[in-house]
Amino acid sequence: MTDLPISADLIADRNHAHREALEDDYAALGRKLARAGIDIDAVKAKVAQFSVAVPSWGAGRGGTRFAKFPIPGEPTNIHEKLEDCAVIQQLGRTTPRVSPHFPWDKVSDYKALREEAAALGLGFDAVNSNTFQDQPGQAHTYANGSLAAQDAATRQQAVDHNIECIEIGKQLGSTDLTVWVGDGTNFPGQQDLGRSLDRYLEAAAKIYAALPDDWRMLLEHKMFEPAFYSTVISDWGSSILAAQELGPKAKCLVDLGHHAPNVNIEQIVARLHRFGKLGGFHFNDSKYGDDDLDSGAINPHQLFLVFNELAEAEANPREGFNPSYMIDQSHNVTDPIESMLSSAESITQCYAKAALVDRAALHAAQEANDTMMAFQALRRAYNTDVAPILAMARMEAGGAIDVLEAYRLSQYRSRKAQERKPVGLGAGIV
Ligand code: RM4
Ligand code: MN
Ligand code: MN
Repeated sequence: MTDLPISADLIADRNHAHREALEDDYAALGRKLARAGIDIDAVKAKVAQFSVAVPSWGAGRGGTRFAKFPIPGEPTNIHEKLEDCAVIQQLGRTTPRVSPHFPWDKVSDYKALREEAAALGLGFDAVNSNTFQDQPGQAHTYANGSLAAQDAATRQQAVDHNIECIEIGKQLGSTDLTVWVGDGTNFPGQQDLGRSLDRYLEAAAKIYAALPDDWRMLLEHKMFEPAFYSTVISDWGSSILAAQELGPKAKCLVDLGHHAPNVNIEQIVARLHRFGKLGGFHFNDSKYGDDDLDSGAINPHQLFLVFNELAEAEANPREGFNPSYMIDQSHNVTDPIESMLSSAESITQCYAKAALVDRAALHAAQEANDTMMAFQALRRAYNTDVAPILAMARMEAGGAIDVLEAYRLSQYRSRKAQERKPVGLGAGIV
């Protein structure tokens, strides 16, 4: 039994109004692609099976350390967040799973939560642990670190929390644990850079030992914030070394905002895959650092190049290719539902464009050292407007051709503003 939040009649009415124009655009694009030997329906079929998870913590308005500006009707608990994620999936059809964060999404009955999600057409993706904040009543503070803390009892508390997340995840149907820690330093000399990594590895091994056979532990690196001089898992190098030390179920997770400025992220993707350690992504965009802006809003070309490497990896799976895709954004000035609808579309567009790359032409040009034609193979795909393919796949799956129009017409947010309690002021996400 599903109980979806947006009226199916509204979606059908609007799709009826847009259908003829879409069929026109789809046919024109189909003819253009056919001239290049590409079957548009085959690309549409690929797009239809593509999915990316949405973060439960992205459903509410985010903020900065300066302020947060809530909007009426935003969710304040996991039940309301699930309902909002169901809107995104119902209209967009590419986000069937939610990635929960604990303890933010803690409930007393996870079996019931899983059923609640299923009734909304949703499942669960990776569970995320949180040892970067103290919680009320917590025995040991994370002020000096968690998995890498000097204090053994603090490290054990962080390990226990991660193991609890695995237990919760089992009940929710997850098979990945994402571990990002805020551990690091703000001053040179504050901690021994070598010994803090040793402590991290020893604690992470205890979590690893608790992973079920079919689970993965996704290590997420981040160069700075909240620590501004050093972080314990600062870059993809530290991440892959830790993953190699832990074992085959440990993989690296690439958050697009967690690198040094101007780093070649697509090359990192290729490297991690080369060594069988590419575990997943947190998609977002950034101008300066971990800005958590909407995917594709700042640098859509980089996003395309990342997907181009993913397409290469898929064609050449080496030690398996099964990265988990998630959005990880902070929606500070938009309605989070609108941002995630738009972001999921940007991500899927880059996936579709990467699928259009003429790989034979690209590889031949690479072999012949024909730089310009190699570049043009990518350029042709990047310059193709794939919007009709996505819209057609969405419509056929029951979603809306124009997702933002349908969302606004539904007046979902203003309806929720009548029902939901207002969010308190204050900074930060949850
Ligand atoms: C971090 C990192 C983690 C996310 C938290 C909320 O910067 O991206 O993935 O769980 O933010
Ligand atoms: Mn992240
Ligand atoms: Mn981040």
